[in-house]
Amino acid sequence: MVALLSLTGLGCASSGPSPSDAGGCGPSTSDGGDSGSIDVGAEPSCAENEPNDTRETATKLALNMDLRKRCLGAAADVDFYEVVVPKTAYTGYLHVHLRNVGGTAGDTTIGLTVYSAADNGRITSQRADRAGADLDVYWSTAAGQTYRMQVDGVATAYPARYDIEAEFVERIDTFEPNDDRSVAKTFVLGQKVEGAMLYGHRSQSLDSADGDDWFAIQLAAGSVSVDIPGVEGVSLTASLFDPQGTYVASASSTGNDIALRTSLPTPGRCFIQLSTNDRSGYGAGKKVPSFFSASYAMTVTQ
Ligand SMILES: [Ca+2]
Ligand SMILES: [Ca+2]
Repeated sequence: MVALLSLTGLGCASSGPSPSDAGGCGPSTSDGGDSGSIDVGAEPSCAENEPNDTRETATKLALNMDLRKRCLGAAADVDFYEVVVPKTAYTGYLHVHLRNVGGTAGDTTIGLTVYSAADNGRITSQRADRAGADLDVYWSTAAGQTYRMQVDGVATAYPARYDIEAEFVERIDTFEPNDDRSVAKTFVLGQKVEGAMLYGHRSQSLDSADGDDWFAIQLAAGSVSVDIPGVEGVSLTASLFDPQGTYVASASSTGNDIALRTSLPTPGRCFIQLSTNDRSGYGAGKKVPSFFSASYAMTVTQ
C-alpha cells in the first residue's frame, strides 16, 4: 500500500471511524492501484483542514484553484470556505463548482450556502437536484469583498466527498467607479463608451444604486441623440440631465436598441445616467444569466 501524504493538521471532524492514515478521512482503502483490494468504503480517501465548521475557522480558498477530495465526515459536518475578491475588480462574479461528488455510499447530495462577510447575511442557499450531481452556484461580486461558503452533504453513509473551485470572472468596466453623479466619467461627442451593468453584493442584499453608471459630456443647446445598441437579455435605461442636474429625457429597453432623441434647452456639462432592472445577483447552474457577461456601448451625437 502506498502511504498517503501526511499533512499536519489534516484530519476528519467526524466521530466516525478513525482514519488509519494521516490525511485520510473515514475508511481508508488501497491507494496504490491494487484494484483487487477495494473493500467497504471503496473510495479514494479525502482530507480537509479541520476544524472548519464555523465561519471563524473557514478555510481560505484561492480564486480559480480546484481543491480536490474534500470530505464531510459525518451528517452534521459542514465545511466553511472563504474567498476574497480583488480590490481592483469593481465588477465581476464568482461561480463556485462542486464536482466529483461521491462518498462511502456514493449517494451524496451536495449543498452550498453563500454568505457576505460584511454582515454575515445569507446571499443564497442551493442544493444539487440529485445524488452525485455537480452543483454550480454563482453570485455577483463587489470590489474587495469577502464571501464565505458552507458546504454540506446529505448521504446515507460518510465520509461524503467533493471537489470545490471558486472561479472568479472579472468584468472589465474601465469607467468604474461611476455609481453616482459626483463621480461621473467624462467623455466626448462621438466617443463610444463601453461598460458593464453587473453590480455585486457588498452585503447580503444588493444596493441598486451600485448598478448605475454615470457619465458627463459637454453639449450644445438643441438636438441630442443617445444611442445604445440592444444587449440581449439586458434591461437598460438612459437618462439625460442638464448642467444643473435637472432631468431632461430618458429611454428604456430590454434587449432592443435605445435611441434617445431629445432637445436640450441649456448648454454645458450635462450628465447621462445608465441604470438597469436586472437585480438578481445569484443563482445555480453551469450557465450565468446573460446580463452577468453582457456589455453596453453608448454613443452621443448632436
Ligand atoms: Ca468540517
Ligand atoms: Ca458599470
